[in-house]
Amino acid sequence: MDVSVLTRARRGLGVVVILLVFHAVAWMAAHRIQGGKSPHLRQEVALIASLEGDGFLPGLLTVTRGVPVRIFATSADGAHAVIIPEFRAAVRLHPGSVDVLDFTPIRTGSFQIVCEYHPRMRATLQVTE
Ligand SMILES: [Cu+2]
Repeated sequence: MDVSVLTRARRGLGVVVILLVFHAVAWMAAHRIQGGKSPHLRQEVALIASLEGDGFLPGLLTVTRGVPVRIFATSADGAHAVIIPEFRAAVRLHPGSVDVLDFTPIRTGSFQIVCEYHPRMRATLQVTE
């Protein structure tokens, strides 16, 4: 076999190993920054806004502190807006579409989810450790 092919293969393998080590170190640093939770995790939940009932279905969302949350929200009956004041998160809902609300809950506890347009619409965000 040609020696230069082996040399190039070894060099390529070396580059791959170096990249893997860099990736592992970066992942461990991010993991430590986020309190031991994987930076690649994301919690995804669905929420329907409606004038019926208490205004949101489900009425209780339970998520874990420190892990990014993505809420897929839709309206069953017109204009609504999902607001979580505690985490300064808000999104307006457009009838007929699914809108996305991203935030990271940084505190544990029980927090309100409200609608900008209909004060009686309420749900609860429970953030656990
Ligand atoms: Cu509303």
